[in-house]
Amino acid sequence: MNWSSCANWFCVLNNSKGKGASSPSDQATSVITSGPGASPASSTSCDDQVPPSKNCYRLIVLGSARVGKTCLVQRFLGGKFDDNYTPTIEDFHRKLYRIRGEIYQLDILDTSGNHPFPAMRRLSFLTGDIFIIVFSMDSRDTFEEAIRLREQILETKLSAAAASSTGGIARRKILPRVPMVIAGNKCDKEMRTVTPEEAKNYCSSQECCTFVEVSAKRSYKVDEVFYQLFLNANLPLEMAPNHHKRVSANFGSPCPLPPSALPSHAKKYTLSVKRRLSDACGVVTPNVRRPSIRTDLMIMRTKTCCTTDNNSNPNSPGLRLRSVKNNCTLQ
Ligand SMILES: Nc1nc2c(ncn2[C@@H]2O[C@H](COP(=O)(O)OP(=O)(O)OP(=O)(O)O)[C@@H](O)[C@H]2O)c(=O)[nH]1
Ligand SMILES: [Mg+2]
Repeated sequence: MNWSSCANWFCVLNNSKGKGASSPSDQATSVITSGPGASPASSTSCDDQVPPSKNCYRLIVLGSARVGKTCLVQRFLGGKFDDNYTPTIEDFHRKLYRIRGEIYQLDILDTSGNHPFPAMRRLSFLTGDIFIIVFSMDSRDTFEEAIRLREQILETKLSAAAASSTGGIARRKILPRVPMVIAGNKCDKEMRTVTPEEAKNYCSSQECCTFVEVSAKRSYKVDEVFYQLFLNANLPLEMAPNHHKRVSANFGSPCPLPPSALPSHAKKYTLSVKRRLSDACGVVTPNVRRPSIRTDLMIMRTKTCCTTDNNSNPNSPGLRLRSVKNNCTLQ
């Protein structure tokens, strides 16, 4: 599949960047400080006008059908566990954080286990910065699929990086650094066909990959999945669910930033020690719109073209903007 026409969009959009489109940080600040009721920008930030920038990360959640991807994401977002199964086509969520004075944006793509659109899946591999691959501890097939998915992600990123290294830069076969957690879900079930040791051994043979046994149903180690992911990615650990104060975005009411030092009458007994010591806060953006495919193609170009740079700095999972002129091909 040829996506070469995205080069034109990229130029057009880059030119219009300064004309009224605010940065994700501005929009994020607006959502956090003004609340969803007062900020229509909450549904458009980082979408069609603005390529990804500093502190804006995309998490892709992958795995076979019915392994519990959506349930895990819902737990992360503060939702309840649902026993009923509704297949996902693709869901997009956004969480904004203020951590030590900086705004972070985490976009989450909850994918379909049936992957009806292979090209879209490849695009998600290329636009993703960090990954959670879920399998079910009671299904060996889903574990094998998780391993295949990891290999496909690495392979796709590698070939895209090689294809984009032209001109003076020699084509190098350097494996891209892809922070990842492999989550063995449904560990509450008695029947198991995959042992934690096996999954752990696999992950420890891989770079930047951690195994966590989890149960979305029992809400067991959901925090750990995200903590390990942010640890692998060198992102602030306050982004993990139990490490920041959750700002409610319900009822359309303004949600001002909490004071950086909690007053004496703060609910000290209901907050964990870690949360009390940090002024980090996070809010799930309501009614967020999934960026268009056009935006995804721009993001893909940006990320693909800076993969080589990122590889030279093992501490950087981040996205960097770079002006590029060559076309992109998604095979
Ligand atoms: N016992 C148990 N069941 C779970 C757990 N997590 C999810 N489930 C159930 O597994 C089923 C599938 O969960 P989903 O989260 O919808 O699965 P999914 O991976 O998103 O599936 P697709 O969207 O089709 O790819 C649902 O009926 C959930 O209730 C868990 O930790 N333990
Ligand atoms: Mg789902």
